[in-house]
Amino acid sequence: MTHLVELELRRIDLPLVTPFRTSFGTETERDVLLVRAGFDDGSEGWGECVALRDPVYSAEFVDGAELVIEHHLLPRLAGAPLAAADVAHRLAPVKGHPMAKAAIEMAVLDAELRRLGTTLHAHLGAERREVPSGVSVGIFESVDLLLAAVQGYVDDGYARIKLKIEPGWDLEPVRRVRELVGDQMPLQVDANTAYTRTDIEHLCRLDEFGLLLVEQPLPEDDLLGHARLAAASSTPVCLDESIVSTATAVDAIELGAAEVVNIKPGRVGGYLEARRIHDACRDRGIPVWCGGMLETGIGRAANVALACLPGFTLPGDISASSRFYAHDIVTDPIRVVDGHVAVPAGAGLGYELDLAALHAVTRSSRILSAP
Ligand code: OSB
Ligand code: MG
Repeated sequence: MTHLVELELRRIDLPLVTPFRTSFGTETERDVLLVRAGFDDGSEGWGECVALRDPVYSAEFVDGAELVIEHHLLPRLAGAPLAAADVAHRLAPVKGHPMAKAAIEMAVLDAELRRLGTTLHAHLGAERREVPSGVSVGIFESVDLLLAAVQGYVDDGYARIKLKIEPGWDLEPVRRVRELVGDQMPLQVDANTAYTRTDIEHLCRLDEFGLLLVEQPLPEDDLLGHARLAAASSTPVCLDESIVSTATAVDAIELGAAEVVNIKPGRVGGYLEARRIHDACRDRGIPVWCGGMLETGIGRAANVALACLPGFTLPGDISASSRFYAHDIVTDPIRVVDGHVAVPAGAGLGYELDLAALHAVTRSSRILSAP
């Protein structure tokens, strides 16, 4: 078995093609931490940390992730041989920081699968080779601008539209978009925790729009509030921020707080835990879909492989790379064809890096030896 010899921590800046506004803020440029794991047999793999620049989606943020990897996670990986299946266990004594941990596990898994000449898709046991593609649409200055953006995504062939909402930007934009796209288009909303329990009656007014689901309307720790909303509303309640592990997913389902689950590998500590959440939801008849964190081609490729598992019965936030970026850092960026994205065929997570493109967006790179 192979030992980890080094971790490269590389920071890149990828400008977004258009600002992305949610209830927690506006992203104009993606500040991404990439992690490269190098092993003593010369094999290597890359992972992507999905933490945002600021701690506004969850407590993690990219500078903090870099620090915790260097000072708290890397020291726990040295010494013994390292397999991807051991990473979560070795890092478990460190509380929290799932996105930092996931980035490391992803890099180790990529190296391991490339060494074996196999794909993440095969490793996870997925069968489908393509999945329907949904697009997440931000908050706009006006409903007219929103409608123009949505029409563009409909023209691009997306199979599902998700609208970001917040208090003051909900019933009217949703009504107008529903009128624009017609009753048949799958449509859902995401509030990123912007409401409170006192808004339950108001949120029930979304029922008339025939939405697939309402995602994370209440704060992440308010499972009871979500259960109350789920009981009051005909729109299925989906949790994103609240679901940080298989245990929280199972509890939220048991409480009636999650009728649908958004699975984001970074939020739950990695693709292996994401797989277990998929299995637990499937056993309980709860549909899941793959969320997104504005990933580069590295994370996007891995997300497609994950979403090919059979329990992912709803379209994910796995849009074309070009929905967010003009120049991705992989040679064959994910594209949407007839509303679907295809799983990349390559070994490991599936992508190949475009080294010139990566170089062009690199702000800093540090190579840390495994102690
Ligand atoms: O809540 O799903 C979310 C992006 C950043 C942080 C949180 C979320 C999102 C998105 C975009 O909705 C999903 C994507 O990558 O397409
Ligand atoms: Mg969300």
